[in-house]
Amino acid sequence: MADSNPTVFGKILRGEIDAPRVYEDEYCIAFKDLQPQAPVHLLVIPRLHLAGLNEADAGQEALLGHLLLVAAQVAKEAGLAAWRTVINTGAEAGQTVFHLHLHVIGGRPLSWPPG
Ligand code: DGP
Repeated sequence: MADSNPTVFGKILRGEIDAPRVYEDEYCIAFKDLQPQAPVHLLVIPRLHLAGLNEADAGQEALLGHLLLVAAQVAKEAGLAAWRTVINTGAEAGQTVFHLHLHVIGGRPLSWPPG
């Protein structure tokens, strides 16, 4: 699981790198993004190392639903009435860390479509 996870998020899960956690349970953690793109920018990641959404299968259905509910919870706890969840899948879509993560972004007006 996390022990064979070479990504920076694996290091965060193992406590090798500090990240300001705002939530954790047996399935996932949420912490503040190092390079915030908005006043609130959180990341929700599963403890299970999936490189990205395209690696998930039906066996992770409950986990994926849980990640969404945690994203909504941490957004509300951050005081957001409106926010955006983003999952970048693949380098061309902007994914830089190959451990599945949901961005929770808010606290400023968000334009559409994203770049
Ligand atoms: P993505 O581009 O979708 O793969 O998003 C990766 C995000 O991870 C990016 O917004 C910056 C964030 N990030 C990268 N390294 C670290 C780190 O060491 N600590 C924290 N808190 N966030 C990180």
